[in-house]
Amino acid sequence: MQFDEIQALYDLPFFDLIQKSRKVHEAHWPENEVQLCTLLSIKTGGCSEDCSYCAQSARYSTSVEAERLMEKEEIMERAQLARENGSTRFCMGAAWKGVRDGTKRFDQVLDIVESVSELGMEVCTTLGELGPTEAEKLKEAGVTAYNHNIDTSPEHYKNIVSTHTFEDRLNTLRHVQDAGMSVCSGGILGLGEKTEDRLKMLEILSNFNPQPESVPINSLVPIPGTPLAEEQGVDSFEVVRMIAIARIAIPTAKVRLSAGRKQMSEELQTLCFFAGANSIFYGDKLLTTGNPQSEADLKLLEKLGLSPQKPNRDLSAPDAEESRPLEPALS
Ligand code: SAM
Ligand code: DTB
Ligand code: SF4
Repeated sequence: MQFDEIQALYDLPFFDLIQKSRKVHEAHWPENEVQLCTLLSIKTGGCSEDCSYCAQSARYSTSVEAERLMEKEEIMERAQLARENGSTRFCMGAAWKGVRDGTKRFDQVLDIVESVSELGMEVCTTLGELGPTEAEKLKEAGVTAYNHNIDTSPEHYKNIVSTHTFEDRLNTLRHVQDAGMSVCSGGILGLGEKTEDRLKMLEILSNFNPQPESVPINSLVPIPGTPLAEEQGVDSFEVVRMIAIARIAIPTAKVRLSAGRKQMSEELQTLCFFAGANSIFYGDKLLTTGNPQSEADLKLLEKLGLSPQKPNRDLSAPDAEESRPLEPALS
């Protein structure tokens, strides 16, 4: 979608916008299902990068201590538990700038992925930057989707991170696509950005070819000790608007209502599901911060007549459209 089309959606009266997004949602996702994804931080803290929202950057003094890569046995237990609890996707996150082929830690990750993928869930990893070889090896080991958020607009990204660039993020996403993994990419609301930055972020995501298979929409969880610790929360109606626009602009994506749900009322989450969100992180912890209790989430879905998404039989990445350029246009 072009920026002016996205802006026009944003300018609609609230009810007109969510009515439109609801129609798109019903056409593409008629099952009344919400995907449950379990997140596990397999390597926490001590990260070299300076992302100003992040509890895990070594540059800020937060309550998060640097830990070593978790043992494979423990990760397998958590993955099995996630499957038993109804998750269809298991996402493993690491606080690294990136991974490099030929290193011990990358070999360990490949070994972990191979075992987790045998459990039959969608396997997602988020390990930072990847080159083409790393992407191919992860795909071969069984990763189905790679999470790498663009987070905000290219213009605002410079105010948030200085140790890598927006272009670096796009390069990794290109390697993910070239290797045949699904792209999971979205962003964070509440980084001090303008509405224009949020809309540009959605414009860029919608112009990926193929479009992302999933789009996490995070609301900033302010972390004491980070530069964004005192940032004001995002207006609830703006969160719903962004979900609705994401649903319209990227109709086949799972739009994941991600970080920040613990701070949201059940009514706000319900409005987000109505507007087009169809995936959540499930389990009482995100990476380092809290998430609603699983029982509360299941109860809410039941109250709404929504059910947990059934396992996905087709784990292949979406195909590119031939008529569209492969590169997202950066204005
Ligand atoms: N190191 C890898 C990377 O940066 O891609 C993977 C882990 S990183 C923590 C994954 C994503 O979590 C970030 O891109 C960001 O969108 C989100 N995130 C991190 N801290 C957050 C916070 N305090 N509030 C909301 N979202 C956050
Ligand atoms: C994403 O977009 N959100 C998740 C996942 N991808 C890796 C991470 C949210 C992190 C929230 C802050 C924390 O727990 O440290
Ligand atoms: Fe490191 Fe990722 Fe946190 Fe940035 S967001 S500091 S790269 S863990």
